[in-house]
Amino acid sequence: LGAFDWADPFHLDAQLAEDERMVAEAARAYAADRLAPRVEAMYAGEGVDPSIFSEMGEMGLLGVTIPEEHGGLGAGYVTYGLVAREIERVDSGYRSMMSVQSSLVMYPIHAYGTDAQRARYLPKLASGAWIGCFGLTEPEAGSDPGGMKTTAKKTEGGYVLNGAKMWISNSPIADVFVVWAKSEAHGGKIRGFVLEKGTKGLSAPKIEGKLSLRASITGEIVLKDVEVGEEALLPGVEGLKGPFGCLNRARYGIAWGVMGAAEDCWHRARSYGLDRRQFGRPLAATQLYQKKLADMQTEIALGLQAALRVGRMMDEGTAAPEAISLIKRNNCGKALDIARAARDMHGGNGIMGEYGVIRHAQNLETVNTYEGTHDIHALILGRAQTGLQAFF
Ligand code: TGC
Ligand code: FAD
Repeated sequence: LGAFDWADPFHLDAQLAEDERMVAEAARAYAADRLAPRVEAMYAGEGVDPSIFSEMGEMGLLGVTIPEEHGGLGAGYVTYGLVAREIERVDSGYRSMMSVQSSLVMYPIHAYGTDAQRARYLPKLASGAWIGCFGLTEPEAGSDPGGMKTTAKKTEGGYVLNGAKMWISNSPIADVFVVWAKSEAHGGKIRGFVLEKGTKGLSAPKIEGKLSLRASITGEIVLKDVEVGEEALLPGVEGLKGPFGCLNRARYGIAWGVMGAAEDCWHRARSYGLDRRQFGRPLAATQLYQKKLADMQTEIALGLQAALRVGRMMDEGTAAPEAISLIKRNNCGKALDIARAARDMHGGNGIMGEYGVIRHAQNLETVNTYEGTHDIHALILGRAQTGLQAFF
């Protein structure tokens, strides 16, 4: 039998290829050196630092799975997941910035766009010179995006868009807007459009006062008679499978990302318990404290192994959307439980920003909700095994 590595019980590292490990190490160093020192102040002030996009671009962390000829890294989905884990180890908001840009903006332009759209947008999005956002959710259409009201009407040379999108990551600072709308010219089917900042009638007010994901800016997208040419349409897809094709990738990345946040909480709780003494001994010497650490270690080891398995399936082209729902749901739920437990294990100090754990817990409330809530993914899995639709 081999030796037990408490921090990596299943030797995840040994299951990675050399190039995967190298990218993960670079992402980890970047996150620790550049993101970690500023997160506490940014979170407290609900600030946004757009230069993070160009830093990530320089590091090759935007569009990890997009081919090199379009400015991406040309790597696989395991590499993408590892990057998400390292960035979210610092903050879910920073991972959000990265995953929206990569999976929700670069991916649809690459997968559904024209050569001209790829050439115009992908290199600038990959370098972080341009910031992207993805508008699917509306004030009255969240879990049920098929109920969206945003419309695209045909004009002589293109389309005119009207509607409102809600809860859109990056929108107030975005240069590029991937927006989903029902198109009359296509029988009312959902189509994707790429809009640019400065287009008449397009605005993106910030949503103020979030008590979660405060280091990532969130806004609306308001479309008032926004006129665009035919070249704004993403021609390669129609229907809900367009946005869901993007969501599959982002949800997969989240399943890795939240394990990074959970690992940070676990390691902080372990260190705190070794240092802090009560009743004449370290907290970590108590049975209850050790049980909590063991639960954290178990769920993280299992969650990471499941994410790696689905990543390998993504790279082989065999991962079903339901397998992604399974790991998105489970890993988000488990990470949230772990962050709450870590907060409790820090006692009063656990409510302070400098200990990091309450920030992770607050963030994970959002991550458990966006990209399909915990319960919506249960319904997706329930439908897949019963054949019965339980959404309505
Ligand atoms: P349903 O009848 O199930 O499907 C309609 C059409 O879509 C296709 N489809 C998929 N295609 C690819 N991948 C998937 N995962 C797909 N799921 C569905 C399906 O095959 C069908 O195609 P067709 O050709 O037959 O028309 O649709 P429904 O309306 O019953 O959907 C129900 C439900 C609950 C599954 C779905 O609407 C859902 O997943 N809701 C959750 C909404 C959501 O995830 N929103 C995310 C917004 S973006 C976001 O949160 C970004 S945060 C990013 C960050 O900051 O990191
Ligand atoms: P609702 O759909 O109203 O759900 C409320 C509750 O009802 C949930 O518990 C849900 O599980 C439950 N529920 C809903 N339907 C059912 C049902 N049929 N059966 C049982 N229970 C049900 N969207 C984007 O398009 N782009 C973005 O970049 C983006 N970024 C976001 C950033 C943040 C910070 C947040 C908070 C959200 C973001 N979203 C984004 C939106 C996000 O995807 C939605 O909030 C999410 O899909 C849930 O929709 P909702 O908020 O309308 O909740």
